[in-house]
Amino acid sequence: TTEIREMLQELGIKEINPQGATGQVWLDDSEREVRDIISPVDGEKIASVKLATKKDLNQIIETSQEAFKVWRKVPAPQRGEIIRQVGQELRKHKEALGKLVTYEMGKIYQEGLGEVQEMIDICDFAVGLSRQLYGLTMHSERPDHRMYEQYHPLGPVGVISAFNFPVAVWSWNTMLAVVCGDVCIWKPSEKTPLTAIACQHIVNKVIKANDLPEGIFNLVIGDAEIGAAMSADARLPLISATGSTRMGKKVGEVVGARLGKSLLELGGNNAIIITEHADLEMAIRATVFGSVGTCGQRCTSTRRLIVHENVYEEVKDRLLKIYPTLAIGNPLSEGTLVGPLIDKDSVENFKKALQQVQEEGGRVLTGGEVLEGEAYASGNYVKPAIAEAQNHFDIVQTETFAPILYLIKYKGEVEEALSLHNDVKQGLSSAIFSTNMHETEYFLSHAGSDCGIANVNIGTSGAEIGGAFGGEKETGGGRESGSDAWKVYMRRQTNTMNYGKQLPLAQGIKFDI
Ligand code: UN1
Repeated sequence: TTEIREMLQELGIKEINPQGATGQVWLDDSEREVRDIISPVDGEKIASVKLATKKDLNQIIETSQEAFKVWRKVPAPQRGEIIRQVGQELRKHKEALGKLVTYEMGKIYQEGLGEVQEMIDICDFAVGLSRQLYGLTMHSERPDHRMYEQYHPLGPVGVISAFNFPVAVWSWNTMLAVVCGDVCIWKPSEKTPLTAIACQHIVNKVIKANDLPEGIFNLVIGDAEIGAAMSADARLPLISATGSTRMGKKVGEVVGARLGKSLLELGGNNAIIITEHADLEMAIRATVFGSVGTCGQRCTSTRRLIVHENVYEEVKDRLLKIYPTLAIGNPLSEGTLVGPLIDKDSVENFKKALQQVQEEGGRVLTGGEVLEGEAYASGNYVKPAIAEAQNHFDIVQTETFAPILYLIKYKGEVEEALSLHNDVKQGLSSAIFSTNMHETEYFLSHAGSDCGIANVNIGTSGAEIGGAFGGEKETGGGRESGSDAWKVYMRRQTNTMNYGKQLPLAQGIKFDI
């Protein structure tokens, strides 16, 4: 705990009870609902936070609107310079922030560091982007005319993020949006507000050093009610939401009803296909990282393993040798590979899913126990499970945010594997392990994987920030992070300029008056 306290201090967190911030100014009021934050690592209370009210949210939005008027006028490369400084601050605090991510969320320290690295990387990406917010020019059909498009900032953007990537997903959205000239209001998961408070301190330092106004980076700590209020608020032209499909459908509906824009990054039901031409060594490593990494709590976690009958028994045997040897325990300790689940509800969902797969006719081959004893005092530690199942089982069709891998056998050609693969409602990430070109190219073709991410000889999780991240179908269709995902944070304007002395109409229309 001394170490945790030191870390909180390093991150600027002295008093931990604000319900949000409009930049430097921390909202505080004693009459707020207080929520205790319990670490999944040891079950200890780390802190209490207060939950924001709708009045607080209103104040934050008003401040952000004022900040937007200033910020949108700052030239984009100068906005990039601010993000460069944020990236530098993140580098300085990488270890402390990584540890806090681990302690608050439960992912192993290596992954906590990895998450902060994603933030640093997206800052670098955003700095470069700040000089590349390109629009196209096009030739007009009319003489002495010129056409082009420009991208303008949108306004205050609402960012709703989930517990499993408590800081990286914020940074993918916010660093891009801020470079695009928007201001951001961040509602982190109420399960992981401390890492958010730490990030707010980090950006505040940069904002202060550069004499910038309140309201560019804002934080609001609240529950689903605040998320709903953000979705309904027409002053927020874009809501970017990451989380469950259930949450995303609500956000999408409410934002859609006011014809706002939403960027949804929701549940996945990601599969790896292992064909008879796979390098099994690679396939097994990728499968284990994908299914037990982050204790199965990535939206990109591997949930289904679709294996050709000729290699099915071998794959199964290899996995069954590895699973019982996995180091499960304190995620801050070196050597641990699997940390705890986020909370008791997750443990319940894990148990229920394993119960259900058996009721539907599946078979649990390994794992499924909840660990007991002093080392597992939080009660959130489970043994990752493998179950033989059929793709059409209701439970296999459902995203359970826990380390359960469903083994599914296929016969025949890769087409068979793909039809099982695509036969789920979600469409986030996918992978094939094969050294056969016909199979891998089929997988990547229009008839292949229907997911937003499709990998060859790489697992389903651990995408790089440089690509656009997101998926199709019930995953929500949004794209965040790299490539041209920035465009959603801006409004596109088509400009046509007439430098001639006539007024010709488009489409050759004659309209003589
Ligand atoms: C998420 O789980 O919401 O591709 C994001 C990955 C990470 C991001 C996951 N880079 O696994």
